[in-house]
Amino acid sequence: MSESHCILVLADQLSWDNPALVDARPGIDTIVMAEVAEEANYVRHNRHKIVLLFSAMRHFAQVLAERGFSVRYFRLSEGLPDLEAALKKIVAEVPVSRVRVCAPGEYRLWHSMQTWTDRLGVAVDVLEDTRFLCTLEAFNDWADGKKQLRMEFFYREMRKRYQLLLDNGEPEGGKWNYDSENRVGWRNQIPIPARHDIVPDAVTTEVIDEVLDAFPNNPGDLSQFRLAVTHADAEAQFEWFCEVALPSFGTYQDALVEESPWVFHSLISMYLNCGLLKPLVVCQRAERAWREGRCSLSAAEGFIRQILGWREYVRGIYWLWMPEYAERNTFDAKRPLPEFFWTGETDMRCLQQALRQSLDLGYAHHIQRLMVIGNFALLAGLDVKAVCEWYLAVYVDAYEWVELPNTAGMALYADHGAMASKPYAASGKYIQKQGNHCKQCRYNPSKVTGTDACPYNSLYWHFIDRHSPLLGKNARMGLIMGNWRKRNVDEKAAIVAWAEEWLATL
Ligand code: FAD
Ligand code: DLZ
Repeated sequence: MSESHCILVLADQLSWDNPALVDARPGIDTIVMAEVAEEANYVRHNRHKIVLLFSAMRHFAQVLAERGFSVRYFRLSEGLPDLEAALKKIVAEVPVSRVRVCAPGEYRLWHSMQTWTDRLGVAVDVLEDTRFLCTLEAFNDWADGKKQLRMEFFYREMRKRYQLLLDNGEPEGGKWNYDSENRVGWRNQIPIPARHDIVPDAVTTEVIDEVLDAFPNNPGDLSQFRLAVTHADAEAQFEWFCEVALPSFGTYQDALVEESPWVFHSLISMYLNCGLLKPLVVCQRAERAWREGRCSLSAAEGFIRQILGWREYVRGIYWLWMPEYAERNTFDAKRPLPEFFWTGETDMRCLQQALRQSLDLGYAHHIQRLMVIGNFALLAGLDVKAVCEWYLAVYVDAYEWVELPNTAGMALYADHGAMASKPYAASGKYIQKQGNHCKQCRYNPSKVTGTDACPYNSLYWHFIDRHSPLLGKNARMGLIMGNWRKRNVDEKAAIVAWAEEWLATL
């Protein structure tokens, strides 16, 4: 008789290629899935995220059981404090020789798992997460000895490794990167297609009721819950994207749109991150769309770069530098998070929309996260840890491995430029160029001071002024620093004073 294993499957590990599941034996091993207080409460998760994960877990558990596996599923109402408690129960009930689990996506939990063997009194194998396209070892080898870890060079290697968009080893079309074609601002050029709604089934409806009861103070308007919770539905949503939205994805990737939270984005990060979709499959599907003439090369390349490049790169960065990475704070930013981050109540139209949809739907697209909310946090000098915690809480796709490098590294430049070659700081002019929010806003993007001036403008110059010793050393900031230096002293003083007055109102 083979020894029985206990296989723990976390909420963001719901894939058949989960390394703890690939050689699981029906009728011999016990699969454990648990809704537990610690994971549900370590930040004020958006309720959309909790419903997505709990419902997807329950659906996956059902499929595992149908395939003959013995599944022990704990619901939140059973009151287990944490994942270790779930294992303790199983180890006491079932004679298991070892516990097997895929490495988690967050350092916090990984660190706690290191002592499970001692505390549970049974061997715990924490298996390498093989669901990414670059192993941590390969990333560390790539990073080793390099002064700067630029995503672009990592991405080129990944294109070669996976033979994506290549023509005899060279990039299709002669260029690796078509980003310069993907920055068109929104002026209502074309209609934005309506999304396919997935109507919650009985399992999801039950989860929604439970989550409303258990998390009354978390963000998330669950009357708008329309996410996929099964592999089949996530695949169907992605297929819709490839056929309908991908052709316009590249062109309007950076657009800020008053009428749509989603524009032409794929809305698949939440599925990739919890195992309902696979990164290589989606990249290959996007390449096929281009080869079949259904989208431009810049659309397919732009999309593939996000997944094969950015997604793998930020994960590599996270594990390369954690736990020290979470402590970095280049600009010593400490201002408390304004209350409107939790209510969306601000007159800045772009920020209001980005915050409201983040809170209500758990979704904002990349430019909203980076250049509207992140840019505001950077310019206003908001506390880095508080901002990171906010991002980790509000988004349906948020796990620290992807959230932290994006927020602390890319948006806040808190990692001393390890990820970004210069801060992503911008004035109201950028936001005006990228979209149509300013037309509806009470602030004027052309004004820098005065009650009707767009606050991004004076905050931008305040940021440049207060960090000029550090920013002045960055060659890529040379032009803008020179522009500020040359300005009239009184004019500069008036801008800085206005920004300070405005910041005091926060
Ligand atoms: P699309 O625009 O359609 O892009 C396709 C896919 O590319 C995404 O689904 C995602 O898997 C991947 N991708 C794109 N950009 C990135 C990136 N910078 N890093 C990693 N993957 C990327 N993404 C998360 O998955 N979780 C987060 O918690 C998260 N936090 C972020 C915080 C900040 C401050 C910023 C600037 C970005 C963050 N991102 C995060 C990256 C990106 O904004 C989201 O992946 C994207 O908006 C998700 O929407 P989508 O699926 O429609 O993406
Ligand atoms: C995010 C989350 C939530 C809300 N709840 C659970 C849970 O009850 N059980 C579980 O196994 N996982 C949950 N998760 C996902 C974990 O927090 C995630 O696995 C870690 O943060 C590592 O990425």
